[in-house]
Amino acid sequence: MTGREWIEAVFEQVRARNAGEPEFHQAAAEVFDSLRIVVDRHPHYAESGLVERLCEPERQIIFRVPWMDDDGKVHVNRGFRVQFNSALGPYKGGLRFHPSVNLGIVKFLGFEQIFKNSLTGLPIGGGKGGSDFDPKGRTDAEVMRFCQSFMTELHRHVGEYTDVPAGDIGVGAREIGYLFGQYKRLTNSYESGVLTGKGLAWGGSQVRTEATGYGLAYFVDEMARTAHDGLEGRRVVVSGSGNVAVHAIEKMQQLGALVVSCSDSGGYIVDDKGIDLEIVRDIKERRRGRISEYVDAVPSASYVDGGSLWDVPCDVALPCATQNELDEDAAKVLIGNGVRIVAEGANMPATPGAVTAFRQSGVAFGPGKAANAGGVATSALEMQQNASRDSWSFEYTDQRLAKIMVGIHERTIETADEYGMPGDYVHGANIAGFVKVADAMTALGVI
Ligand code: NDP
Ligand code: 2IT
Repeated sequence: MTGREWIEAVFEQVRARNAGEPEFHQAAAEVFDSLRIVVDRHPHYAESGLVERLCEPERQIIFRVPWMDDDGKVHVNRGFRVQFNSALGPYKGGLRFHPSVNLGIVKFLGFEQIFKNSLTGLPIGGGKGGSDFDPKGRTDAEVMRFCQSFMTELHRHVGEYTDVPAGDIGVGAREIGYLFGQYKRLTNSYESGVLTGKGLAWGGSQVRTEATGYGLAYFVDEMARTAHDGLEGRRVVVSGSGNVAVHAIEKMQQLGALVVSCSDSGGYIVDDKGIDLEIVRDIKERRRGRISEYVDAVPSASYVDGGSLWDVPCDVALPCATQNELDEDAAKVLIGNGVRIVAEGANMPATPGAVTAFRQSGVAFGPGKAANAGGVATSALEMQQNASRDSWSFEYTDQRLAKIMVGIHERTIETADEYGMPGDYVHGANIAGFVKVADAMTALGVI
């Protein structure tokens, strides 16, 4: 059997076994497309059911999360934790609170996380979790009661050597605080290393809040350098206005780029003079408001309700909101407008059609596994600090993050070269991430 025939047979099994999980199929298909090349060159990776094992989570936990709102009404949400792979270290990955969360979404995120975490070079396995709870419009007290109920079940399954959750969409410092408070109370132990993204006063790491967005910008800087390009004065469009987007905008501005557009699920703003980040932060972080409010503070900017921010001409596009937010049509508009670099701050924001369009037209495309790995990498640095009861300075931690991103970029490019696909970040990231996990799984036996 050729690598292609073998991988098609395995993929068919994965699809049949995980019916009704299109995002998981999509994430697996993208990795499998790279694995056929690996298996052609190194057939032993097709042995011992290695890839079949990789596609089956080690453990999946689904649980009821009952909670009471401020009016005394009881709500029931569903909680998930998918512990995908622990060959390289404890399961590590975020928790997402968003009404769209279901098992297939959590599995796609957990699957991606295995390879991303491997690429960081740090000792972390892959997992992901979350709930279909919608924090939007809920009071702090309601969010607290939800988090307490969520952790009342989750605490049995996590631990600093077992599984270490963090934030993702809808889960930031506030939620991590309530989750940690409840874990501490239930276990009667101050086990800092059980969660990352904690506040600085209680075991958190400097730079973790900024890390995904900053790391993305460091990665884009390396991509530009590799393409003999620079970021100074380049027009940049960033989707979303949450944790990743805000810090990507901040670092891209520090690197001299002109960020002209960002969005939320309602629509997008365009400010050709360059986005005033303080105004965005005031709206989104301090008031939990809508991005449309930006034009109240900057009347020369415009707001487009709905629509596609990928219509805004730019040199660099950074999707930082959610999966499948940038489709093939949007990719063609970006290409037509002369985009040079696209890098994923979000997980799987570009559809397969969009990725193909970018690769075929020579746009440098940085996949999320590589480009957004700075968040989880800094989580691993938080774990290191917790384990040694230490805390590092902002400057030192930021330097470590920058170095890790340069290392991921280098490994990705080198692997793409080694497999005869120079400049292909997708194959480079998938293969480099896979080989390390696969070798560890082989060494550990059939488990
Ligand atoms: P936040 O909750 O802080 O922000 C999410 C942003 O994306 C908001 O602006 C939100 O708009 C928008 N958004 C969310 N869902 C949708 C949707 N269905 N359609 C349109 N817009 C949407 O999340 P993060 O910034 O933490 O996460 C953003 C992405 O980055 C996710 O894909 C996440 O998996 C990924 N990521 C996050 C990391 C982290 O460390 N936080 C690390 C690596 C990747 P609105 O407020 O209107 O919902
Ligand atoms: O997608 C991701 O890498 C994250 N949400 C961060 C995970 C983490 O454990 O810091």
